[in-house]
Amino acid sequence: MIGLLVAVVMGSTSDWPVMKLAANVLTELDIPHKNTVISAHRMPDELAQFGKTARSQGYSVIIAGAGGAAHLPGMLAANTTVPVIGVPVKTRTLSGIDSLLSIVQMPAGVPVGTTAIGDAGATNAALYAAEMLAITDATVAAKLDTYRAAQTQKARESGASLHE
Ligand code: RP5
Repeated sequence: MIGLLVAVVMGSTSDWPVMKLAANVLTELDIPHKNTVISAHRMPDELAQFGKTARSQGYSVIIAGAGGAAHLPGMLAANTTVPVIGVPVKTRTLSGIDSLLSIVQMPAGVPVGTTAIGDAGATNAALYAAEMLAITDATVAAKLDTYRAAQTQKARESGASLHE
């Protein structure tokens, strides 16, 4: 275990089926993380408090997933300089285009690193967080190398099966 902590924050428990993919990757890489539900529009005071205390609570990166008018990542970023990675959660009405555009289009001055919509985005958010931690943590860097090698091996094996 390492001493760097990642927050996995989501706007609703309905986001968990997607956001658990981020948590799963962090678990696989042995990166300590805490999963939290904070609704930007239903829990604005908790949102501000979480952002303002994120660094003192020991968080190095925040992964924030939300759907629809997805204020959560931007408003967390407004309250902290801990890097925020936003995950647009797919919606029934607009398929997550609404989530994507409301997360990615941050005006200059308050950055949110934004991923792809949905499952791939949640997975990549965790990998990107790990890459940030790996800048100063050789253990995480080694685990990322192992993860990539396993992925490559799996892709090679899947291709090889076509020749059988
Ligand atoms: C957002 O509204 C959440 O991130 C979720 O994606 C969406 C719907 O939330 P629920 O109505 O399912 O709680 O705040």
